Amino acid sequence: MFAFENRIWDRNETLSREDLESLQLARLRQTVERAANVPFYRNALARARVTPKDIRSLDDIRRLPMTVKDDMRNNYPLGLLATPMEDIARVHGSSGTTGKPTFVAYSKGDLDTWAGLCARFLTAGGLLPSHLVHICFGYGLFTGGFGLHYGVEKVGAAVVPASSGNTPRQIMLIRDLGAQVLVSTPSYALNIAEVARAQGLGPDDLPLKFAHFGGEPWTEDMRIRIEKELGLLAFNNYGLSEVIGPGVSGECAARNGMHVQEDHFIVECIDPDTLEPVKEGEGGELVFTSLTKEAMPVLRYRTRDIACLDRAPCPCGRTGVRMGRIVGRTDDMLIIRGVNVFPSQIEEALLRVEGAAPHYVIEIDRPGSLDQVTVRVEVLPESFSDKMSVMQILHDRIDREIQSITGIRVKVELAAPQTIERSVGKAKRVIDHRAAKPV
Ligand code: DLL
Repeated sequence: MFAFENRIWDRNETLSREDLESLQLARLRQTVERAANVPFYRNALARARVTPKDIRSLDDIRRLPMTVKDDMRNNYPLGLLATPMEDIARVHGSSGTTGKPTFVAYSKGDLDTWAGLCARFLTAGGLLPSHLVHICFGYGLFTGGFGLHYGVEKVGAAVVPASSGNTPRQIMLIRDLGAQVLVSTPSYALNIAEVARAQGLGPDDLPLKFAHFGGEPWTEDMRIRIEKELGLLAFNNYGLSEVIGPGVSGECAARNGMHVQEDHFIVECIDPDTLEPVKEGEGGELVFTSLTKEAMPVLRYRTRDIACLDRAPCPCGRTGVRMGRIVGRTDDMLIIRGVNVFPSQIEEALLRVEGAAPHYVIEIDRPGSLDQVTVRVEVLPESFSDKMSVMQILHDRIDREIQSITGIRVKVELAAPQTIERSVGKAKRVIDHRAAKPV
């Protein structure tokens, strides 16, 4: 039935619904108790008039307060810790709506849990201890690099921590070292394929057999194309820093949705307006509650990601509910080459540069396989000049400021005063051409 042996990492992945739910309930109570150590959650629980003792069934989760990204921001940098600072083993972060990231902290136990979660989906997607895994996620505050790294090591496979950038060198490493497995964003894999093709290399010239992609949305068409061009089987995995990082869910050999690791996270799928659960099988916003996190437990975190849940049994034997691909977001967060960027960050950068007017348009395209962002911004009349050198200085300042706030390079285009269309009502500042393209 499967293209390779269906191996299960951990027996908790196949618990019966009854056993799973009783484990979830016990862990949910502990989580609420733990969260009550954090002033923010203690106050939120008090406002909702819920105590850990009120959690008698899994349905009682709906009595718990929800958490949003702004709560993380308001408790910057580490105000949501449920453990003393000396128990923290690592800190990661993700972009916030302003220049500052939101931080997430891990205890030693959390790091071990996290590696186990990644080991599960990697195993589900064919990883064997004998494999060599080429990881081209950034190693840094982003959870992708270190998260996958320790998951691979947990399985007992070997890692090439290549990190991102310099695609020709990545291809050389993959070929010379003979990596069977690729870990990256799907768009970066397309870029690897494109550069390989330009070098005259086809799928048979690359040793890759499996790939694990995540960190950004992608489509079934894109899977087909990457698989064909790189000659491998590609698997989807999902996660977000606030919840733990990669490892929240991942595909098995059936590749028909990502199994949520429900013994560690409770998932809800809600209507973002009414906050009520959507009907079975309908798309809604995913909300996660952590069940085992020590340093930074999270109650009902609203991800803003839209997907649907499928509770039908899976032939692989895993019992975790499957989530479909992320089909959209309820906020304006953009994912550019795997990096989360909010339009408000770009605005903040522009406002910091004297001479730039607050009139701008952000255009996103994918001319080849990588996202390209163009920020067209008006110059204030008093700063506008027909001297190239003067305009170049302004251009470079904007360029640097955007890079320093968002972490990504964009193409900056200066526009003459009064040339960018003024909005009537809501400004349409972002034009994303990627969505309109089939791949
Ligand atoms: O992107 C964690 C991750 C790293 C997951 C590597 C998988 C692999 P953040 O930077 O906090 O964390 O971004 C989280 O990325 O809310 C989704 O919008 C998006 N995202 C992550 N994985 C997928 C996926 C990491 N497989 C945000 N499909 C999430 C679609 C994804 N979107």
